[in-house]
Amino acid sequence: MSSDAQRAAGGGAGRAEEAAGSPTTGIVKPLPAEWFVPHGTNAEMRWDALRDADGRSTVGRHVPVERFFVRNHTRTPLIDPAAWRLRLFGSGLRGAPTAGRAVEFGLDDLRGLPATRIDALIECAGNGRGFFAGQQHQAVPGTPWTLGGVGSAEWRGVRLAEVLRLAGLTPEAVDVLPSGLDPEYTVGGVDFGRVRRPLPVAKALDDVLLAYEMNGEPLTPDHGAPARLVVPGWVGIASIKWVGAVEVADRPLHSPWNTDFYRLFGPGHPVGGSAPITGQAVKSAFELARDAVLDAGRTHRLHGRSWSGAAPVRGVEVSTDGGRRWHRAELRDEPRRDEWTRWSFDWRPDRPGRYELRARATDRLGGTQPEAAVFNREGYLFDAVVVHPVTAV
Ligand SMILES: Nc1nc2c(c(=O)[nH]1)N[C@H]1C(S)=C(S)[C@@H](COP(=O)(O)O)O[C@H]1N2
Ligand SMILES: [Mo]
Repeated sequence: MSSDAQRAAGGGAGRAEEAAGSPTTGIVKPLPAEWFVPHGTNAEMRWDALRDADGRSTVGRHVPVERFFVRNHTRTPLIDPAAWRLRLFGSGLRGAPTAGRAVEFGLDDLRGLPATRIDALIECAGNGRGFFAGQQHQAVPGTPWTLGGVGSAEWRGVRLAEVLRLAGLTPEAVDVLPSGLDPEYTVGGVDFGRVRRPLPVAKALDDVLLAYEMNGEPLTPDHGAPARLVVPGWVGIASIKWVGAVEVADRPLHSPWNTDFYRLFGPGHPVGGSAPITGQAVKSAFELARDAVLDAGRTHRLHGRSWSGAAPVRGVEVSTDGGRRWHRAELRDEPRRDEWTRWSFDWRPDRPGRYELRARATDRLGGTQPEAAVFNREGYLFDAVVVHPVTAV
């Protein structure tokens, strides 16, 4: 990170205060075991918690804030909203202000601008990573998420386009680099600096939100208070939380998050790695415990959700016999872009025994879920159909 950016992100107003999160996870909100699977500094949402013991839904289309998954590189910072400033600087703004002379917005300034509400999923690029090992016998490093590194919420804030315009965006600008106010990310003695990832201006101007509310309430510490980006359809790392500085440049920008991390490396990918990953894959999940026990000889209504980073879901098929026959599931929501679609499927296991459930979604661009995901070294974008074992007794 340039010393300019470092100063803008870390100096003075907006500095994180005393750590308030749990000493082990760095997360502030409680993480009850019935809602979350802990993974170090991250917390995965349990899909089976979306149904109660009687099979009733406990979560609507949007995940309540207290149940939303958390993905932190380090720990949740506590930021004083009154002292917080968003600082924009760089060669892509009129007069090319340096970090020291950044264009600043306080939270009240942002709240005074026209507000926009959107529904959008946030999903970690590594969601489903655990199935590279579990289903494909391919070892990959990193958090072994099952399918709970995703959540849907309603977000309210200002369009990033509006803030960039007010800051003096020039036609020459190409990249925008938001950086977080959480502690610097250090692994094995290497300090990668603040969590930050460049975003092309075209996406920034299209549908990116600078959000200060989630599900109708001010953002909470774990989800980016006082303000975060929400980048619809893209991998979660684009949605920088606790955003402090935003560099805007008339040339491409780089950070470890678009050079080393969040690119695809491996045999099926270009030598030297793919372009930085952007859109999310197609996925499906059952609202059911793995290895759930169901009564044989009775009809069960199975529930699940499917989503795609590229387009609304077009259809979902379910197989209960190891993938031989597929049946159409009933869609329970009007499919929308950047949002998941709930579905259900009635199933009667005739005989006691082990069964494999599968769900496979297709989006309106024809994107669907293959039998196996293309391997990549870091285990991103697992899109294959997930085998969900259950037992009928
Ligand atoms: N500043 C900052 N922003 C961040 C992160 C982070 O560690 N620091 N994690 C990113 C990743 S990898 C994901 S998947 C999402 C997770 O958002 P959530 O914790 O609100 O679910 O935030 C992104 N934004
Ligand atoms: Mo992520």
